[in-house]
Amino acid sequence: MSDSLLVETKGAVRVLTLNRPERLNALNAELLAALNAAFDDIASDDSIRAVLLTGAGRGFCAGADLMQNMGGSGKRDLGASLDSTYNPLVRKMRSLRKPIVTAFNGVAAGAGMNLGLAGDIIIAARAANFTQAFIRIGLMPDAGGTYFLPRLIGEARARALAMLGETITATQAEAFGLVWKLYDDEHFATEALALATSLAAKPTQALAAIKQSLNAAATSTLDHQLNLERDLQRELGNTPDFTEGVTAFIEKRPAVFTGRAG
Ligand code: LHQ
Repeated sequence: MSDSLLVETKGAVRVLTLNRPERLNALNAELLAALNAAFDDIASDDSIRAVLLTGAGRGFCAGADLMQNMGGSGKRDLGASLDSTYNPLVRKMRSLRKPIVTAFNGVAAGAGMNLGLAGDIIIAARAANFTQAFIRIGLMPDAGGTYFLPRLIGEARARALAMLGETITATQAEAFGLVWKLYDDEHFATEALALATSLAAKPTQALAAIKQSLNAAATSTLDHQLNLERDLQRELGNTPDFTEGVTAFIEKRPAVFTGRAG
């Protein structure tokens, strides 16, 4: 267990809080390892049905820790660092069969912003702001930024954000379609947990299928999607939650979903 990542369980929600507030939760090796381990654990724990990812203090995450082995003019291999830590993390988040709420509580920069975009439902506090800071230090977006940004906000905005490195406010991010909703700062933590809690009570297998099919759609054809929808819906038709959903509808009562596969 690492102090740089707070891991809490609230009902069926695993809350992950990036916790290096004095560095705006910049990602060092310890924090990246803790995040990778936390997502492995969530994937294998059936009692967890949703994830809430947020940051402690006034920042969400300022990206890679630039104080950690980045200075000097010696030879370095940033690709190796992406291969061993950032990229596995993005893949784990996207393939996790449970929904992830990213709660951008404050400033999000570089790979910190892009890791957040790997979540499923992205919300922000009005205090949040966003920057693809990479270009300011001679780098390009990584941690999935070149994939997520054009899909979320379109080519024109993605190219401008990546190339100019300008900061956008939470209000602009909402207008761009980068985030689902904004909340007032004082209610943000409560609203974020409420959203994750509501997801944790939904039919988890259906959420996993939605996630899988929307992930696939980003690089797919209509024919492929129609076939995938058929296959996944066939599986969902045999889950206890489908039986419960239809029974509850007929009995005119709220459904109680377990999230079980069979
Ligand atoms: C930080 C950081 C930080 C350490 C603020 N590190 N301390 C790169 C390389 C390797 C492989 C993988 O991929 C990557 C991907 C990347 O993420 S590259 C992009 C890295 N991030 C940045 O370039 C952003 C750097 N930070 C900033 O530009 C500003 O801090 C932002 C715009 C995020 C926030 O500005 P302010 O609100 O004015 O806060 P601040 O600058 O005063 O920061 C507060 C403290 O946090 C400060 O420390 P201090 O001791 O002076 O109070 C900063 O040094 C520290 N901090 N970001 N990335």
